[in-house]
Amino acid sequence: MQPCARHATLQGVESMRTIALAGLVAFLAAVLAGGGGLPARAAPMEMGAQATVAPGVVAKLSAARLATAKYATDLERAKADGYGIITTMIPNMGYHFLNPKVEGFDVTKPPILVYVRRGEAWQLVAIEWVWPKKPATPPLPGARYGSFGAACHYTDGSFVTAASQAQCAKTNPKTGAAFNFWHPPLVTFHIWVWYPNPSGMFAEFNPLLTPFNND
Ligand SMILES: [Cu+2]
Repeated sequence: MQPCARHATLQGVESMRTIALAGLVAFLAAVLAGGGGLPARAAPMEMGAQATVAPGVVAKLSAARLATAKYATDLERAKADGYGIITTMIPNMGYHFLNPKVEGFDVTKPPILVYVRRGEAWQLVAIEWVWPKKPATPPLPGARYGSFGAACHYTDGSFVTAASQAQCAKTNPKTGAAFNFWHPPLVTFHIWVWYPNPSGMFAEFNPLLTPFNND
């Protein structure tokens, strides 16, 4: 390195130090002017982000999540608690597991758990309720609904649409699995507490699940 080049470099380092020091001084001046401490933490409403659900729903979502955390990556635990498979992978929705003993609406006790899988690993994505018709009063403010046509369900999660139970084969002609149950057309209600859904917390489908659609 030429002496003059070295000198220039040292000068550069020196001027950078000066700039950094000036910045630190300006920062401290701003902090001190602001009351002598670190900048105050913004109040929740000033944080910028807005919840996309009604304020009263926020606490319900946290309760739903806490109550189902034990199932988040533990399908065996869900099965042990009574959830059995009722669908294979529904694109952009998931595999459905139903606990037939769960009745009524309680965000902490969903009758249906919706999972995606990658190999042998299962991940809870949503919780779901179904009704023969749309509830007179929404289960939660801002609820949105989906639908599931009448169908025969088989013990391996396969299902075949059918207008009545009389039309259900005793075993699924394609998979050989035994008949499990038939249901009439249903109104569905999903809450995506375990996977972000850009379509909304209560959307029927979730576009972020496409990587799992063939699993
Ligand atoms: Cu579903």
